[in-house]
Parts: sequence; structure tokens; C-alpha cells
Amino acid sequence: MENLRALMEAVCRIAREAGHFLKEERKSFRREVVQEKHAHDYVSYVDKASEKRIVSALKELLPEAGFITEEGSAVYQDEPYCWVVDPLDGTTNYIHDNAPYCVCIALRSREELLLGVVYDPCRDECFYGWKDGGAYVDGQRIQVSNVQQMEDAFLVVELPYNSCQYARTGEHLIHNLYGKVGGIRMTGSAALAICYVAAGRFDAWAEAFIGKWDYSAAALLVLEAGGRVTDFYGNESFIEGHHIIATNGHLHSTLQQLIQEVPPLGM
Ligand code: LIP
Repeated sequence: MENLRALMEAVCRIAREAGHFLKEERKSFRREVVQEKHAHDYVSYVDKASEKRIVSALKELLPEAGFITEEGSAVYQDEPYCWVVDPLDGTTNYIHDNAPYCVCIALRSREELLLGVVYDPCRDECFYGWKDGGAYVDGQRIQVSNVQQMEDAFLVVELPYNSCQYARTGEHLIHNLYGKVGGIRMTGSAALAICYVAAGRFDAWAEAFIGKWDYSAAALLVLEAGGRVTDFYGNESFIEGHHIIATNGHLHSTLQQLIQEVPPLGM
């Protein structure tokens, strides 16, 4: 696709506007409006309204593209290009007036990710990048860290909603990493945590039962920042997957082996 950079700059404007909408709505947000899609998987009018705004803006930008979105307000009919949109990643944080939460927009072809934008309205930081164009945060080029050993690693172990299928794996990871690495965090926003891997603020991240909308935009940034992204089996063609590992590259096989010792049920 021609001129990915110009397209990405327009997507950054759309993501910032959507982020400002989230922040404005947060001021008058009432917990009573929250609905539950699945156990502990929440949604509110803010997720849906934000998605509608983003989808209509992207339709003007690239009318021929399809959509894969968290709230399902637009569809994919095997178009050559597809937007992958999470209008509010970190919904549970948002509902409780916690950070982080963000807006995620990726564009992909049938084979690969082409551009990614993640806007964090809490810190007013915009992470973005395009294929073969590098990854950036607010104009600064970003690179993954150079941490080689797990004992020095600062990593993220996210626990998805699907506790019945992931509890054993989560417990195994925490049990085998706790006290043996530099630090473990759980953020509640896959997209921002993966952006932090791209920026060298974390060294590795892993989560299962994750939506394409949660990881696609940020995964492109890790690849452009010199890192590695695969599914839990180590496949580089991960964009249809739901079990994802994103690292600085050095720690990838160690983390993947640890997960494979107790893989999620049903995987
Ligand atoms: C969330 C992810 C988070 C994960 C949650 C949920 P949402 O996305 O960002 O990493 O642990 O289960 O999937 O629902 O806030 O867009």
C-alpha cells in the first residue's frame, strides 16, 4: 500500500479525538451504565459510542477497507485491507477511574500488519508506526530493551477474563517468575503494555484469550522496534491468534518454554 505514513498520521488524529472523548465522558461516568458481556468482561455506552465515531472516520479515510472491532459495530467481508479497532482498551480500569486505558487502531492486509496507532489519553502519549517505517512515541523513535537474562527482566503477566482456562498457566508463570525476575506487573491494558515493550519500558509480555483488537496495533510497533511477536507456539504468523507473546527478542524462547510447561486449557 502506498503512503502508509500519511494514512498513519490521519489515524493518529482520529485516535487522539477518540481518546479525548473517553476522557471527557469519564468526568460524568456512572458505574450503573456498565453491562457485562461475559463474566467480568464489561462494556459501556462509552466503548460503543467511541467505536462508532472511529469507524465513521476510518470509512472516510479508506472506504474500501473492512473492520474487525471489539464491539462489532462494523464487519469484515474479506476485503484486501482491514481496520482492527479497540475503541477502549482497559475497560475495567476505565470503569473504576484507573489508568491505563487507550484507543487502538491497526490496519492490516490479509497477510500482515501495515500500521498501528495506540493513544493513551491519561498520559497524552501517542504510540505509532508503519511497516518498514519504524515505531515512535510522540515523534521519538522507540526501540525494545537489550535485557538478555530473565533474572533482570521487567515483564508483564496479564490474567485474562477466562480464568477457568488460564488459571493453571497464570499460576505457573507467577510461581516460576516471582522473586526470580527484576519485576512482574499486570496492567489491564494489553495494548499499552505491548507498546511499553516496544519502547523498552517492559522487556516481555504474554496473555492468552486476547482479542485481535487488543494486540494488533501494538504488535506492529514491537516488530518495528526490533522485538519479536509470536503466538504461544512460536508462530510468527500470529495475526489471527488469541494467545500472544511480545518480547525484546532475547527473552522470547525462555518465556514461551515456561508457558508451554503448563499451556492454557483448550489450547
Ligand atoms: C482487556 C485487555 C487486558 C485483558 C482483559 C481485556 P478490554 O481488553 O486489555 O489485557 O487482561 O481481559 O481483554 O476488554 O479492556 O478491551
